[in-house]
Amino acid sequence: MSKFRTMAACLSMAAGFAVAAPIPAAVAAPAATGYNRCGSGQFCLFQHVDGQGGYVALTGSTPSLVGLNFNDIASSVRNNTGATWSVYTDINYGGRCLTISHNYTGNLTQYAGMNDSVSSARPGGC
Ligand SMILES: [Ca+2]
Repeated sequence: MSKFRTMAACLSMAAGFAVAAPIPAAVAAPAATGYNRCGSGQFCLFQHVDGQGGYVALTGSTPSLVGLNFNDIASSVRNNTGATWSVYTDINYGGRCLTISHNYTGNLTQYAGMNDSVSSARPGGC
């Protein structure tokens, strides 16, 4: 049980760190994989399908994923915010848009033109 608490604390810290500098989060907690890294109130983009690989945890409008080193690489998403979000294939909410319902978890590969293309994201629908 104490080991679990330690892991939970690590995950929590990693998620907090992910907002400022997303990519190293996977390095900081190498045992952690999957969608469950996305904490309550966070909108998360994952590098690979099924919540695998590196990820970023967003909590507000993000006009460009370039600075987060996460441009054009997201393949799956978890919306753990309780609100509708939208993702865009260009920075500044341009290009193709996809509405992500609250509490949605899934792969972007099933949506034409969205895999490895997301460059910005924000709360609200398209
Ligand atoms: Ca793009």
